[in-house]
Amino acid sequence: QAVVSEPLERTLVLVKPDGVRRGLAGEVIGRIEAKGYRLVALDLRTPDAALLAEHYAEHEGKPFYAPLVEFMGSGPVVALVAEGQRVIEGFRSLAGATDPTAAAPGTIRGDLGRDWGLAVQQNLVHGSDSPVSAAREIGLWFPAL
Ligand code: RTP
Ligand code: MG
Repeated sequence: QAVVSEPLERTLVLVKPDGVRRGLAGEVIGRIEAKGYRLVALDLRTPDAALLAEHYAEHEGKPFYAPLVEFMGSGPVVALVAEGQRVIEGFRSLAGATDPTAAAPGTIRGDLGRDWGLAVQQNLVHGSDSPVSAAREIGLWFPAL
């Protein structure tokens, strides 16, 4: 029988400054690889304000926007592109809920994150939330891809 195979997708993942500071970049990358996704780009850098303004454009005007941009520029992040069938949904599932206190154990945020008195700001990772977001974010962080 002919079975239609699902297309490969790509997603942008960031290990946020809290994750890099705590030495958890390898743990996050390990979970992505252990799940069976393939790394297609990987970089450690401190993002500048212009990149973060574009990355978080959808949140401009929200009360958490300015502190979020300041936090995200406070140190190096690991940016990577992972590839696989349904990787956008799959990485969001690995990451867990936005609020690390509420995120389920077994997820990156649920196992490794908590509320440090900053609500949900420092939640270790970012993952693109749709194919449109993934294409936009990969273009911002890895224009050569
Ligand atoms: P992300 O974009 O980082 O993968 O996380 P997400 O989709 O689960 O969350 P989103 O709603 O896109 O929010 C982006 C990031 O902003 C910070 N945030 N702080 N109320 C708050 O203080 C608040 N809400 C969101 C978090 O760092 C969140 O991941
Ligand atoms: Mg988001």
